[in-house]
This record gives sequence, structure tokens and C-alpha cells, in this order.
Amino acid sequence: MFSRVVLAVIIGFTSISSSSLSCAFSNETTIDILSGAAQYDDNLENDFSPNPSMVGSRTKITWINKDFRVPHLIKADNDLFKSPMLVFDQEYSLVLDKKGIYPYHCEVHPWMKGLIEVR
Ligand SMILES: [Cu+2]
Repeated sequence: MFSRVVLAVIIGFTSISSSSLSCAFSNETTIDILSGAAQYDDNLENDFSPNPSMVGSRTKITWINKDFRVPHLIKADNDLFKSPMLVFDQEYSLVLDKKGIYPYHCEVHPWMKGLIEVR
């Protein structure tokens, strides 16, 4: 059995993180880290699904690693958020309050790129 780990994001004290991250949410959505995502190609739909993700503000966003063989680590391009290393079936969640575009990538496989738009 694989245990599911849901990690809450600790609210930081910088102006960026305190205004953009929150623990309160009203909706939920999931982003699958796809099997085979670590293979290099230009099709970003092979990395994360959905990609891009369009969500409303205060949506709880959860990445789930569906890649059986490969651990991944989700990181915002601007360092706003960063997951721990996620092995198969592990999850990482956060809430983005502030409207905007949030590009992210996998720190282990930097060609894996995703985008969240908070509307
Ligand atoms: Cu990866």
C-alpha cells in the first residue's frame, strides 16, 4: 500500500507568499503528474494533466504523482511554492489566492513545465 501524503503549505511571511498562498479554500482541483512525464519532449500535455489548469481563486490545487517509476518535485518558477519529493501516489496541495499566471516545473526534470491560471 502506498500512503497518501497531503502536505499543507506553510504560510510564509514574505509579502509574496502571504498575499498569494492561503489555507482557506472553496473549491478543489487535481493535477496529475503523468506516467512517463520525465521523458523529454516538447508536448507539455504529456507532463501534467490538465495543463494548463484554469482555476478560480481560493481553489485547493493538488498534484498527484501518477508516474509509477519516477519521483517528481513540483516547484514554482518564481519559488513561490515547492513540494517535497513526491513518489508514486503521493500528493502535494496548496491554495493560490491571488489572480495571475503561475508557471511551475519539476525540479528533477526541468523540461517538465506546467501552468496554472488563477482567475
Ligand atoms: Cu520530474
